Amino acid sequence: MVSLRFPFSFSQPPTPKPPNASTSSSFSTSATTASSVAAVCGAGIAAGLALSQTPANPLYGNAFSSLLSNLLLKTSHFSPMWGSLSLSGSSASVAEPKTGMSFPSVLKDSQRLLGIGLRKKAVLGLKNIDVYAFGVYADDGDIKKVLTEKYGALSAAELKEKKELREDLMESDVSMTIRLQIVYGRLSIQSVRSAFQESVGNRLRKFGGPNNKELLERFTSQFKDEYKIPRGSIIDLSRDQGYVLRTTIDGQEVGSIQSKPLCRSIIDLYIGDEPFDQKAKEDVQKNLAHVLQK
Ligand code: DAO
Ligand code: DAO
Repeated sequence: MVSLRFPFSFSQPPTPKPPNASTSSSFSTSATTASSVAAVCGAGIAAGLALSQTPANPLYGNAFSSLLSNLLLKTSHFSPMWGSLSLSGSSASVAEPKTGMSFPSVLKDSQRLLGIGLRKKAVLGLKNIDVYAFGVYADDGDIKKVLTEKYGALSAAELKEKKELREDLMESDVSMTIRLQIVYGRLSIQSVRSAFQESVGNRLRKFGGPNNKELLERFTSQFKDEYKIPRGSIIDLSRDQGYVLRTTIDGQEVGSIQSKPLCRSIIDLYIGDEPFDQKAKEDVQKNLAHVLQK
């Protein structure tokens, strides 16, 4: 349960969406959303707003999540008021439109959600299955500390076009998390292993130098055959300070490996040159630009 005070109010008492609701919402901020937010704010009645985790109306809830996250993404600095919000629960979240998988707007107090997307996979060259939804997070303070000097003077429009910005983020020691939420409930560990031998293996050959086989082996050997990852499981791949890649499954740590090329390879899957979801990568770039503008 999170209680929060907003600088604005809603005419319609909103309720948050239930986890994994299947209604869709759009992640990217749009002019329409911005103006409807303005309209809602203008018509507001109450000054404070309590969010409870109990959904009464999933439809309103989802729209509300989307509104709130748009606001959060627009309020790119953590002002004292926003900073005092505890957003570590699922109260302020964004749903991936196709699967409804929901992602908190802030992780670990200071990591901001920059983009969400979907990892698909063609099975037997025929059907595309939705394997997992993902969210890309990066630490707000780290972004400013590490990237402002080089990019602080550029306009938002210039930043959106700068490919180098994403590359610098990938190469940097900015704390990041890629959160995966499993959609396809029948993943065997063996199929997971062979999928990432392909995807991560490809990147490691590019970024990993001569030890790439050994690195891949160390990474995959963390995942034991007895692990189960049913639909809804949450896998966090975090790049902690010092290029430590830490993996947790539903909050339980399964291993950590210190390796800059391994971190780079993992993050490259989501925001590199050939990402799983182009839209997610564009959102990350846009929101990164926004953080740097503040
Ligand atoms: O089991 O028939 C099947 C399809 C398996 C698809 C495997 C894709 C695995 C992608 C990696 C998931 C990482 C959590
Ligand atoms: O989608 O191809 C891909 C790459 C996923 C990389 C991350 C895999 C982490 C898998 C943990 C599985 C635990 C059993």
